[in-house]
Amino acid sequence: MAWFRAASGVARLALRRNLARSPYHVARAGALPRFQPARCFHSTQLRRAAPVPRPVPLSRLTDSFLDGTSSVYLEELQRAWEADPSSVDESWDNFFRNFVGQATTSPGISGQTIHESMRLLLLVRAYQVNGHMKANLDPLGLEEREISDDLDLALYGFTEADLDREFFLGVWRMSGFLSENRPVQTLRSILERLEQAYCGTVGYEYMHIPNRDQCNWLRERIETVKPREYSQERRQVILDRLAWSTLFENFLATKWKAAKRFGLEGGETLIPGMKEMFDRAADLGVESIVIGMPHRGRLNVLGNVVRKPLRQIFSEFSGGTKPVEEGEGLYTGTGDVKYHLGTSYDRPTRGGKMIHLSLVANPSHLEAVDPVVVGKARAKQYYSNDIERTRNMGVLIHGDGSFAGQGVVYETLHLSALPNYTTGGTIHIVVNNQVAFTTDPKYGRSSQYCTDVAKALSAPIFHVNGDDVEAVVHVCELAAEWRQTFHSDVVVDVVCYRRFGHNEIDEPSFTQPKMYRVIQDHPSALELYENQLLESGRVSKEDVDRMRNKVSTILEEEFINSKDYVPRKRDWLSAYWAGFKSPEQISRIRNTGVKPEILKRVGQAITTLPENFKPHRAIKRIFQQRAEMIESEEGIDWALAEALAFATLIVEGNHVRLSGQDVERGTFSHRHAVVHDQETGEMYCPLDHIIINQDEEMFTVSNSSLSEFGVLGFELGYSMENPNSLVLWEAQFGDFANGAQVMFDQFLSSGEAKWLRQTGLVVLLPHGYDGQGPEHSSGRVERFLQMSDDNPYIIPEMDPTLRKQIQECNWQVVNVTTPANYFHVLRRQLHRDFRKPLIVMSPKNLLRHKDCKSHLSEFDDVLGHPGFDKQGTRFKRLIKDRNDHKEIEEGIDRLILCSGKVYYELDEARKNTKRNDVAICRVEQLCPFPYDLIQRELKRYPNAEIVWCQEEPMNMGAYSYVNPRIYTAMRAISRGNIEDIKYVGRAPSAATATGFLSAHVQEQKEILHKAMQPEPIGFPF
Ligand SMILES: Cc1ncc(C[n+]2csc(CCOP(=O)(O)OP(=O)(O)O)c2C)c(N)n1
Ligand SMILES: [Mg+2]
Repeated sequence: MAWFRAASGVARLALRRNLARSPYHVARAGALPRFQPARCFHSTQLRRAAPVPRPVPLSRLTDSFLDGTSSVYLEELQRAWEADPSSVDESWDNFFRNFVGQATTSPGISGQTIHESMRLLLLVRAYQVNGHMKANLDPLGLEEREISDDLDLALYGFTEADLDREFFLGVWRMSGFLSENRPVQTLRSILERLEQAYCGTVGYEYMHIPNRDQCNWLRERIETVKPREYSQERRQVILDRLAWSTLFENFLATKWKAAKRFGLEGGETLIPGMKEMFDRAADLGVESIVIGMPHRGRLNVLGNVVRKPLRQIFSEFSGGTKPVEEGEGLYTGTGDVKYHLGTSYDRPTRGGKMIHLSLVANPSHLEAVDPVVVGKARAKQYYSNDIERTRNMGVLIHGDGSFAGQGVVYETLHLSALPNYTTGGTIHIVVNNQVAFTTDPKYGRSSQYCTDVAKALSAPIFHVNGDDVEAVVHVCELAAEWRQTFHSDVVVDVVCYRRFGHNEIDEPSFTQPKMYRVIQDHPSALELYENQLLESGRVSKEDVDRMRNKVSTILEEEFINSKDYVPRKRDWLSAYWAGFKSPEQISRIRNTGVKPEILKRVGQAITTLPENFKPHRAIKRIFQQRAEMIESEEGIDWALAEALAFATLIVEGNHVRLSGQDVERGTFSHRHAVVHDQETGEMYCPLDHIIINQDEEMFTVSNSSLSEFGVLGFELGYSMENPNSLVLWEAQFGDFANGAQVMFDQFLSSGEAKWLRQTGLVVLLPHGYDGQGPEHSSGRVERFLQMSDDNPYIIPEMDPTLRKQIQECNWQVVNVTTPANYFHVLRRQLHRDFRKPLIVMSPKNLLRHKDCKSHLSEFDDVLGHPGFDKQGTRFKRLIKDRNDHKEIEEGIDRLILCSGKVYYELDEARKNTKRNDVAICRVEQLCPFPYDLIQRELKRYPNAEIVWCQEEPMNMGAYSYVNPRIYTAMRAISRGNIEDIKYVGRAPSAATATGFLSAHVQEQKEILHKAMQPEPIGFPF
């Protein structure tokens, strides 16, 4: 009804303008009839007895659409128009001119009333809104859909008898059907055109889009005068592409009868659709496409769209050979099943351009790759300076079940228009085979269409019958045009079927007997298209046979070649990654200290606000304090250390991006990376002003949507594009990271092993027991440690010149306790020739802890300064006891090993209890385990009882991880056995922490008390 609201709004305005002077208006205003439900337009009475319309005087016109109010308005409006046509809005002028003028001159429309005209417009509107419900979308014809009453002529009071009457259709500032210069048409021709536009093999859903220009743009393309017609040449290309798609699957089916490949049979038109979409996108300026897709049809897309060499696909399909590279490198990781692998290629387009396609590797977890693809696309835009976002785009292929069912779809869609996450539109293609494994749509979703989730975004949705390849191609092209025009998401829903079972060895008739009886006799889309072209004489039988033979011959040749195929090149090293080392190539350990003058210079930049800027008083003070810290070089806190790390990396030419919920200010109000002017609301980000003419995006800090799965996935994808970037995702509290668990399990911890892709993504997880209850205390460090793949019983090479410990491990897990060490661990991420994910248990109360401060000299690279050890200034994997102990300290009775903020409490307790015979060492890097440094400390305290102290419950925290590793370190230097490692910490617990502050305080006290007790600590059983 938006049009009516708009129209009546216009009318009302015009009336007000016109009738303000009229005494008549005043007299009538009080008598306006009220809405009468009994006369509702949708009443059964109206539908049953559709009267032959007769002219009704305007003054008697009152129905629910033209309720009394409206008819009176119209009446007044007409009167006003008759007196002075320029006094009403142009659209009404147009309307009355045609209506009144034609009514008196044309016998065909002599009987038309405004009433009828309005009903007719409603009918047109109904087709625009609901025509898709009558569209012929299901190739199997099994879909039982209720056709909306809105599309029933009778509802509008029309009958057969009216079909050849002529009607006037107004011009309502709309494109498409209503804008044509043919305002008078028979009802029959109006209906025909509506059916043709909206109820063919494409169902358009777009009337939910609130933007008028966008709707008009679509209407222009949907309500075209002539039906779509492809040239002979285009038809040949489409046929060829469909043949490749179909024969590729047939070929795999004959060569590997029992192999799982999740074939595309039944949805083969996806391939010509995608190819034509990409061609059209390339014509419109797209140079690079990042693709994400599930298992179904993946091999087909790899071979026919991305153009991964067929021999390689066939070789991998036969079990594959592990890649080898001349000279060096046998690293292959664990590999993955063939339908998960990613790849990238450049391929020519129909229009003669080149387009870069990369298919992102993905896990089995449906839709999990969505945000990763979008993040990668965004990073590509940054690195190619694609400000308009028209040269790089993401395309996501979905299954109907997963698109409707997986929440990450919604999370990803919701990133699409956010300033720091938008990619200028993702094109979604749903391979809607109307079944999910064994589940019918009826049991798989509550919405009518599997694509309804995209309506939340106001994305247009094109449903298309997957058997009509030309229609599929058409909407795929339209989607590319939409994306390049409006820079927003668009959905193509290819309604098809699944010819076989969920995979090739599955029996579908167990669960979908009716459907599969129909499928059995259903010709393929290729056969249908061939027949269509043959029947219309557009191709000959010989043409078809020649084309099929050509495809089959090439497939056969490639199959033979696949037998000798030896993969040579590691394909992880895409352009930006040249020179980066794989886990078996040693990467030199570098120092991360920074020249003092650079520290001072960037220190000033990040602590200075513009002169006229009016920050909040408290913020002003914070910035003053920060400036003093730089000036005095003392007391540098966590936030400043982080800013120094970012700033120095930027000076070195790196890109830094931090995202997560409320990260700009920081959950704990400590970061203040963006400051707000209290008068103007203007924002200022000091880290945007480190170098002259700094690109605004070079440092990006952005509050994210309230999503973990989607946003972490996005940042992960972003981090994979270019190694010269520090990409960080921060959880609000560490606990919330489990909302993104798939990202940790499937991508971050195992992506390199499975897909040979590196990432240096940093994940900040606020962690620490400070009495905030079960959901705000733990970043669940145990989970990350449990997924770490370093062997607990083997000490790897630890010599600094030969050490590859981190390279060989799947990720790093740290729990850092000083600002300077945080600075170095962040910088270390980029100052090495490989990339590894970094999980940081980041602090909460240490952000303001009086002792959690560093001196500027710990950040610099000056010989003799405190951070400078034998090799220079680096991240400290272990911080030894703060008391300057000698190389051997026989008088120390207890060596407490701990990690994280409990250190400060232990240190305080030691002071209070005057236990100078206790040494406390901080394991800053838990994984990979610092065996060398642990052994150094074990040797330093030969008589000490060895204690692991943590504040987490025994079944959580680092205990399970460190225990066997401390033992391995001890065993190697003949220092006791596993029972000699004592435990101080909370008892095992289901919940991470108590919800009672008093209980927390008591528990914390007990931990400290036990850690300092004079008598030996018993083993925990
Ligand atoms: C997150 C997730 N849950 C469950 C599965 C198991 N699974 C694999 S395919 C599939 C059905 C997918 O249906 P649909 O999205 O319609 O794709 P189709 O296989 O029909 O192409 C399921 C449930 C999975 N891979 N990922
Ligand atoms: Mg499906």
